[in-house]
Amino acid sequence: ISDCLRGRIHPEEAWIKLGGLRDYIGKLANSKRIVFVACGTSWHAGLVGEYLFEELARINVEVEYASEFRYRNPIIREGDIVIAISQSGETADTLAALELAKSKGAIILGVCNVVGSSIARVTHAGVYTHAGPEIGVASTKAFTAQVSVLSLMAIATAHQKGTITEDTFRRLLWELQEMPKKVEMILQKADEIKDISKLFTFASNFIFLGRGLNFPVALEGALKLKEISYIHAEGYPAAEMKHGPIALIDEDMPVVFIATRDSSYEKVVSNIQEVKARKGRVIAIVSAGETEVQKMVDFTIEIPNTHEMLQPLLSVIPLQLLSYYIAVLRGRNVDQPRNLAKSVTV
Ligand code: F1P
Repeated sequence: ISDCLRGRIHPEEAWIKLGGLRDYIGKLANSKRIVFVACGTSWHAGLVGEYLFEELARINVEVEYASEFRYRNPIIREGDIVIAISQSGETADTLAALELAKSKGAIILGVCNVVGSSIARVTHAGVYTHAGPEIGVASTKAFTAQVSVLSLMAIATAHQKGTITEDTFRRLLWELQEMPKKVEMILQKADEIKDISKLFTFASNFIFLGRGLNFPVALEGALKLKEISYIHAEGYPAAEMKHGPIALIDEDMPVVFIATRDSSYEKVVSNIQEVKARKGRVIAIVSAGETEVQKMVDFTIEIPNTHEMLQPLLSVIPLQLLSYYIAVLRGRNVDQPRNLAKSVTV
């Protein structure tokens, strides 16, 4: 759990956690467009940022794969803010995207973990996630830290802009404050998740489905499984299932749903029914106290309730644990997966 979620956060001191970005909240609040550039897990954190900034601060957001940015002759307008997200701060494509955006006149900001890294040095301002060193190659706590920083940034910007009520503002900060405790509650379910993993160790394909803020979490769940267990996995918005992936579903295809009690819950439940009607085996991440989904699926993993906008901070954790246990059971080296580099610098 990152430092930015540790301890009590009072509204008055919350922005201290935003380090060098504190002076840029006004610029963020006045911006017409925010563009996130990142790769891999950090790109998924950027997608969460898109939902947060659009919903809370009503600012138009784009999320670009840094590796494609320069091949599109990207349009950067005056006042655009380009934000790089990177655990290592050294990813070559993210650095190149930032430099291109800077040359076109954008304000460039960074959310990096490694202090003094190349990306941190080229940005106008930034915040360090202070997640500590990632021992393994695949990002896990870096994702949690990035999403927590992006949540604080979006809440601060929305508060400054007046797009959220004082009540919502205080509720969101209070929920952030509660987060370490809730994360611990999920970690205590490790044995339960391990037992489920045992039944899926030898699956050859997985699908992860979620809606809203849980869609990027579905992508991240699939990426973690690919990275450390070498199982082919796809993440999709749950509603996209009908546009192709549904053809893959049978009794050999585990489907992981993120079905927490939020505004898209009913729709997700109907997607689960569609999968069960095709004999798919379903693991569902559900909110504490859930009984409806439990009756429909093969396995449920309960996570504590929180504000819908902060759900990814919790819903990603059981997926990381699921990947971890499946990889270990398959005898993979989870810290040093084959072919992966900690920083992709070329
Ligand atoms: C991006 C990234 C990681 C991934 C792997 C390769 O790195 O794609 O998300 O787990 O380590 O690099 P970064 O820019 O966040 O350091």
